[in-house]
Amino acid sequence: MKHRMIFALLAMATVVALLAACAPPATPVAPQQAPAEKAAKGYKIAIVVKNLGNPFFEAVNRGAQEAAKELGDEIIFQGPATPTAEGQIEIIDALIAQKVDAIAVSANDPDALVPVGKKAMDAGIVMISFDSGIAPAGRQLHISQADMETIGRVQVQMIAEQIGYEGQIAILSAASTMTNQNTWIEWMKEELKDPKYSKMELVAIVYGDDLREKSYNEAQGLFKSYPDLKGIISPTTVGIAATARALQDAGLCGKIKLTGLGLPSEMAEYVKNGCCEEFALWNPVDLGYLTAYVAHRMLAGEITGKAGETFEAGRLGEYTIQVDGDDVYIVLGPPFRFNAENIDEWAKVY
Ligand code: RAM
Repeated sequence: MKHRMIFALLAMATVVALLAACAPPATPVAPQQAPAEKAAKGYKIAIVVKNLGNPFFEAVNRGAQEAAKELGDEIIFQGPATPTAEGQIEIIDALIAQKVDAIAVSANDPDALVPVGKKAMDAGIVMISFDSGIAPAGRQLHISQADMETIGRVQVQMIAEQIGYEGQIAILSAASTMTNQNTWIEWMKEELKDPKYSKMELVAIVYGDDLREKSYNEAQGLFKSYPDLKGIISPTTVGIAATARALQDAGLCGKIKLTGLGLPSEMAEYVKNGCCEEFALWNPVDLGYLTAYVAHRMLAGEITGKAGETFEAGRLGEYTIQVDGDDVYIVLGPPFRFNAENIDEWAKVY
């Protein structure tokens, strides 16, 4: 009886073994980790900025690190020494080779980064841009700091208020290839078409490339070339601070008005000494925080880039994905104006 049982069991085992041998081979173990396994370990999210040494992007990094801590991810913060597309391409290529999970870029050029963006996406990496966009073909989604039209228009409104809607103005931008500044400048030109600005004239657009010394020299060049200049708009945190210093060194504070986009921490002294009455910005710490959250949510498959998808971004609350043609984007929030009334409070924050 006992033996029969053993035989029966052995026979069954043989049948099972034979069946297994005939069955198609099991799916080979994927060389890459399964998403759940990766999530448990935390994702590697690379933030590639326009260039290193810009306090604006250091604030972005602070926010990204804060989010990564909450989510259990790792932030790899990188950028070229000078703000060029070539420098960013080299970095992104290396990040693809390192097999990071996501790359978020503030682009020095919207089109030059498309091929490397495609390469990253082909390698299964989540590819997004923030602050300064890569063209839609080279990324899955863009995180905008605020509505681009509002940012452009508000800078013209601020300079007009300061110069009494009359006189020559100039723009001191970052690099001539940068997506965000170029878009804002287009909206400034649109705003200037309003008849209320008919006595104002945009006489020059110059580029300081988001480098302190070059921006300072370009500001000095404007003072020399346009002796009747009444105002300067600088839509870059590096440019506005360098222009304020150039105005101060030339004894021109108040004579030539200055506005644009600045960091309260860098601009506080110039607001107090009258070199810059008012400027605008959004919160760059929040921009970095939101960027890291978006990368994480995409990696976890919680958002895919469809219009109307919503997701939770920690302390910032809920956001909705917007789609305009092939452009998929998210907007952080409205820009704020900074002046003598609130500068001290914000200078401590960013
Ligand atoms: C500089 C950079 C950045 C821009 C800000 C306003 O720090 O050009 O991309 O968003 O200025």
